[in-house]
Amino acid sequence: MLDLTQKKALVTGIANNRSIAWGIAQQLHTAGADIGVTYLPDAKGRFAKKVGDLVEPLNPSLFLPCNVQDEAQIDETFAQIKEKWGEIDILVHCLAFANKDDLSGDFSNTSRDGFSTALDISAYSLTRLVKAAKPLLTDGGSVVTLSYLGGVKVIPNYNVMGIAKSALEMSVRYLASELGSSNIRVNGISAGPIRTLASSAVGGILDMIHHVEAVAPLKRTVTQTEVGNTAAFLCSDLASGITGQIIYVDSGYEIMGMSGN
Ligand code: 0WE
Repeated sequence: MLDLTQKKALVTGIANNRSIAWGIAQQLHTAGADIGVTYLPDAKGRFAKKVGDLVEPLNPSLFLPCNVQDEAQIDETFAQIKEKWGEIDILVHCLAFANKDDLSGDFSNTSRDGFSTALDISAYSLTRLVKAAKPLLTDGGSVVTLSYLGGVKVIPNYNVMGIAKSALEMSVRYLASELGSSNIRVNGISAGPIRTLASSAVGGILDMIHHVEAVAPLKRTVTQTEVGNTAAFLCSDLASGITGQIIYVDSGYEIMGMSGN
């Protein structure tokens, strides 16, 4: 049985009710986990209010601002976790950002700053959060991050995010190798395209979704709940033998060689 009771889970990357992180948080909660949530703070506190109202039904034990580009906020987040929980079992990383102008046009036009920003927020943040969480993952644990096929194959306009996801997926393997002896498992979920705040800001996402509906073995896209269920599985003892893997939750799209039938 999928049982996460007695487990303390920190979920990052919830922006609104379409976030994949929200689907994951709900499924971890349904499986009985104690939930902590971090959000990206903004000047007017709108995000805090919006995400706070959204997650209220999960009764989160922790609700903390954490901009992963700010070392002090990361330290404060894990200081709060240590105070409230003492330890942690599950870390869910659902963070990515690239400048909008780096998600279209020629990849070779990517600026040094744009490259650095995308890799910092979308890839390095996993390693940085794991470093902060490591002293609190005293009873082993499970780390899950989100990736996308664009980190392995060329997807039009994904551009610098593809390089970031590639770095993220390799980070999963190095972290899994390092932390295996502490019984900490590290895995990724490569989700198919879903309409979210991030993807809706991208031109042509609807065409990509229709392409998946035509080509993928299951002839449909996946839902946040399906990604959430896979995350819950990976975080549970049912997945005790799985680490360093990227699991595709994409209606089978990744196996197809030709867009035929
Ligand atoms: O990883 C992602 C989203 C990544 C993303 C999206 C944005 C849009 C708004 C990162 N940063 C930003 N910055 C913004 O200003 N996905 C897998 C969804 C996605 O994004 C794409 C896709 C797909 C699919 C971008 C181009 C092409 C396809």
